[in-house]
Amino acid sequence: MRWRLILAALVAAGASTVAVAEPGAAAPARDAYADILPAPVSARPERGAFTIGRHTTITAGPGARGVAEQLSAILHVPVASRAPKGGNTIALAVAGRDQGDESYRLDVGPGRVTLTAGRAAGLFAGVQTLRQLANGTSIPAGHVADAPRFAYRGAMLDVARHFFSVAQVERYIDQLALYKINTLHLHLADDQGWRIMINSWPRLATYGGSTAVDGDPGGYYTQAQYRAIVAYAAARYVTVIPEIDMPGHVNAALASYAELNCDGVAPPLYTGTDVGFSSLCVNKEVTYRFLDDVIGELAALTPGPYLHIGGDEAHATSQADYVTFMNRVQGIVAAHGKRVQAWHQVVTASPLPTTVAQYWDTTNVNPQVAAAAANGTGVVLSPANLAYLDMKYNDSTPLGQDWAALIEVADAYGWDPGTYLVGAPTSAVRGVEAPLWTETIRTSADIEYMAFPRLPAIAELGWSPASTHDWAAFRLRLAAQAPRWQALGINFYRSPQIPW
Ligand code: IFG
Repeated sequence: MRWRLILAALVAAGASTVAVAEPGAAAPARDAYADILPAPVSARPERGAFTIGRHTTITAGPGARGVAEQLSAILHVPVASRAPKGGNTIALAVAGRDQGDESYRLDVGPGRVTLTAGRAAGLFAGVQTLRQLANGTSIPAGHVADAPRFAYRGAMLDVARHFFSVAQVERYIDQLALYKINTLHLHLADDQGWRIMINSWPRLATYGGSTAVDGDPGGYYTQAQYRAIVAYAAARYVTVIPEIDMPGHVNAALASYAELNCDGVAPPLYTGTDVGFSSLCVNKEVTYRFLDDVIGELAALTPGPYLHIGGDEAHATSQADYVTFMNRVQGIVAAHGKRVQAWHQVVTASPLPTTVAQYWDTTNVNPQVAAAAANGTGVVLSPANLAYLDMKYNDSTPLGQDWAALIEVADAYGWDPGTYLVGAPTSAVRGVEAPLWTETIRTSADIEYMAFPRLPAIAELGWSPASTHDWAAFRLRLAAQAPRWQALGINFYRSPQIPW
């Protein structure tokens, strides 16, 4: 079993020529199909296997070339316009049928593998499944028909409390893609740092981005670097949602431009971890010119439909001012052709019909959000006591916080986004997101320690049918992922709840 897993991991990691198939009889195919994570809608193993050999090729129909190239790099199998004589083939095709955006069908037989999908995003999802099935040079025969339960399966990375380089963000994107997560929410601005260059207000980044929590090194993305992140994510069918938090969490902006402050005085840069002490000046017109410029530049850099305007912990803004502000800013975002996503406090103002509320409370009872959801406001679920990856696993976890809860893997897995929020119709639930706040997180190894294994748990809640939800089976599937994480150098937490 372990040989199989390690070989599978090496192939999945795109390692160079993999040793011959493991010694002794190949593990029964059932394991591989039972181990797919997130769990697919349906999977059925067959006897036999497809063997990757010297004459194996990948063929790609129209619209499938990009994904075929990525599969080629994973399996070290060339893409060919047609299969050479005597060779076996892995055929990718975008069928254009009216399948869902990310659904796919995978059929593995001894002589041929076919992967078809309605759109390239579905092919990409199928490749993540195929790479999990691959076992050295052998892919056990079988069939998978699959489609996501929720369209929005997200992860948030807070690059404001601590700054992470383009390479570090891209590494995280690669890890999200393994588990069919399709949204990266980047928390680009907060009290401790502004992390994106805005050409019309350059001091936001050059000065407001110069520090971080604890005085750690600051940093910011040039617009070219932000475009690179967006493009890297898009190639992996991950949509970026940039967040500029407002009206609170704005000390970096206020420190950068005195005129943004109600009293005209810029506060010092802030490297602590308090929240709720800053506010944009709701009654000054310059605030809305500032936001029109910022939102305009960000919208031009962001192909995805949503911009996130924050809206959380506006404790230094009166409720009346908060309502005035959030209603006006939603109009500015719409004027730039984008839709609004915001933390769920936005429902205390007047959310636009297309505004999505991101729920982060620690209770499943919130009548205001439930009422908004029942009235058509879309909701993304990120309950802080279940989905916040900066929460400690237990009292001895060296990183993270514990204000919302201690979250072990079983907690992260043990809920249903479709029915979680009392009074919110399942039809209002767009999906789930796992935020990682970085007050205590500084390196990729830190990110991975907090994200693995809980991120795959959230990914499964977002992708898999509720009918597959089963902790006893999930913990075994999670254990089967460990060899690939080791092969990829992912610094995961070896939770005692999982039989690694
Ligand atoms: N709450 C704050 C975050 C961050 C978090 C840390 C939200 C929406 C606590 N707001 O979560 O800025 O400080 O767990």
